[in-house]
Amino acid sequence: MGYEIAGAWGTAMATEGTGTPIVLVGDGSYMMMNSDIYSSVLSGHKMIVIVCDNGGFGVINRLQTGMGVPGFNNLLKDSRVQNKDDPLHVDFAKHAEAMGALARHCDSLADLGTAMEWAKTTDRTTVLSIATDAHKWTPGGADWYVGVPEVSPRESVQKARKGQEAFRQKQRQGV
Ligand SMILES: Cc1ncc(C[n+]2csc(CCOP(=O)(O)OP(=O)(O)O)c2C)c(N)n1
Ligand SMILES: [Mg+2]
Repeated sequence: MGYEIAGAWGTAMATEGTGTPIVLVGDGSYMMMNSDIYSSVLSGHKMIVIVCDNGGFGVINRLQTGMGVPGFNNLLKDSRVQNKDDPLHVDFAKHAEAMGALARHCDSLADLGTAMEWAKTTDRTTVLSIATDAHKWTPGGADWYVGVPEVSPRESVQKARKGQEAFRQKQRQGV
């Protein structure tokens, strides 16, 4: 997390003249480290950045709630200054433009496709943002090895613990 944009800037330097790195980054990761958008504009190393804005740390929210506890502070809508109707979303297109990049917010997947065609023709780093769903994902079938309490008064936690123990029976150690 936080390496995507910096990593792509390095890739753009290493592959200069042979291609344009495409970065797929979450809104949380973008917030962690985005300043190399500016570096890439200054150095003339173009990249295309797609920001998937699902309103917070979607994967961590899922991980937390999957362990039988309520989500805590992962999604913007659950932040301390609560405004569920209008969470404090960052305007990523404007943010990127402020660093000299070209940018567009996309309203749909079709719009993203059109914007990608445009992004390929631009003369500098171009950032596209799109809203995504924090509660939908493609299961990978792997266990993120976090601990679930063995003892808890919460039934949901006890259930999550049992589920994890069962899942770990399938672990192929040393493979
Ligand atoms: C440096 C660092 N800090 C924290 C984490 C833990 N972590 C993994 S994914 C994640 C949230 C990612 O949020 P976002 O980029 O918005 O992606 P989403 O899960 O919403 O798709 C966090 C905090 C990490 N992997 N690396
Ligand atoms: Mg996110």
